[in-house]
Amino acid sequence: MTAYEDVTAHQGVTAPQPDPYEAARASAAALAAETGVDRHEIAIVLGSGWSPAADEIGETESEIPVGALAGFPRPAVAGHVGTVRSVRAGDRLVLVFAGRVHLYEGHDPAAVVHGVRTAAAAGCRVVVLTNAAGAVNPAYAVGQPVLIRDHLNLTAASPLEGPPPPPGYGLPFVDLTDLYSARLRALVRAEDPALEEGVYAGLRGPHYETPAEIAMLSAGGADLVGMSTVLEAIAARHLGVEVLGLSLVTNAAAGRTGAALDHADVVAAGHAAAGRVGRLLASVVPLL
Ligand code: 8IG
Repeated sequence: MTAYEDVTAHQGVTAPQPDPYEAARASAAALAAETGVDRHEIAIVLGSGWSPAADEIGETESEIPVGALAGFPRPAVAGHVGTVRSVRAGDRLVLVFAGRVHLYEGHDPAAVVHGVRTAAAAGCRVVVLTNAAGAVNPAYAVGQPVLIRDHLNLTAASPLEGPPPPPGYGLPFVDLTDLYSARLRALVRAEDPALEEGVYAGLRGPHYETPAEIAMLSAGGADLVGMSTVLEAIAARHLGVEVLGLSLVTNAAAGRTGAALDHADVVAAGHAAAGRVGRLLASVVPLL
């Protein structure tokens, strides 16, 4: 153990993996053994506000705590462990991840994207990344789902930093044009033409922004602001996995209304919209 690993182990923070791709293959093998399903087709990562949707997507065949799959980061906060479900939605086999980890918990980028890399190693060719977000765009209402059209990665991090990917994996210099698949967005909008499309700014957090920062993000083209998704999208694209991104607006971003930002209000807004986003996800999966 290096000095760094020794320190981070005590903090519950994941030390850099020697080979995150090998770790993902090991997690996918454990997942196949635990679920009895060799390959899945679609992965869905449920962000806050989206977890009640898990029951709407299809028939849950099995549910596994991610702690049972080697390679997933230990939770930074004691007690909260994520789960992954194997769900049958019609003739589609879907992995549903509930509970992601964030940079702001002290995890490194490889830990943040481990679920997406595991899904890719398990055979998934599409990943649906969902999140709760603040509205930079003043036209967005709390409780409204928004399709992510593009992102601003303002985390100053990349899942592709570090040693180059091993043989068989693409170069780290990944083209992010059309990162959020135009094909998938068109499928979803054909189903729900009223859905808005917006640009998601991903920041490290965990603090919310100042009004000046929101004004800057707005001038820079952002419609939504949050603390997740962008690294997972990049990791998915690097592995050739198509990305669909969906945000649930749970608050107006700082300075957009007179109101102060309160985490409890944000959580409550997520719960209130659960039914709507659940139905949206359930209607989208068969299209993918
Ligand atoms: I929910 O207003 C949610 N997540 N950075 N700013 C940032 N993250 C968020 C916000 C917000 N709302």
